[in-house]
Amino acid sequence: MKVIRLVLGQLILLLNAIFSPRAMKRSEDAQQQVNDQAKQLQLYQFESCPFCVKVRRSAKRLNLPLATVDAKQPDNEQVLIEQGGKRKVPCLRIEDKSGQVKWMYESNDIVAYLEQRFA
Ligand SMILES: N[C@@H](CCC(=O)N[C@@H](CS)C(=O)NCC(=O)O)C(=O)O
Repeated sequence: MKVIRLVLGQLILLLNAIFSPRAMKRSEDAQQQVNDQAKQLQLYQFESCPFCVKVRRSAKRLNLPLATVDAKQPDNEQVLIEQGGKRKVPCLRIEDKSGQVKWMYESNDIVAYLEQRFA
């Protein structure tokens, strides 16, 4: 089972690399604003998790430099569980201008949020 999961994970990464989405283009100013806003976002993820790949593809399409955090690293995993509420990925950590932090689970919700904010 572990081997099958490993092979499938690698296959997903390969297909993702081959069929990489095209990044949208913006004016320099608009892209700079997106880059600045992206600094308040972090995607807690596993590299080959299909749901995480889906979110990363959405970020790529939106030309959003989304920082990723490896939730398999014990320190990161602990932060995710303690602050996010559960060990599940993908999870988007969203910090607003006042420093308030929100943790968003579910790939569909995260993609919808990114689309609504950056498309
Ligand atoms: N419905 C969720 C499914 C997410 C999911 O099942 N993630 C798996 C990894 S692919 C997970 O975090 N499992 C918990 C674990 O491995 O501890 C979504 O679309 O985000």
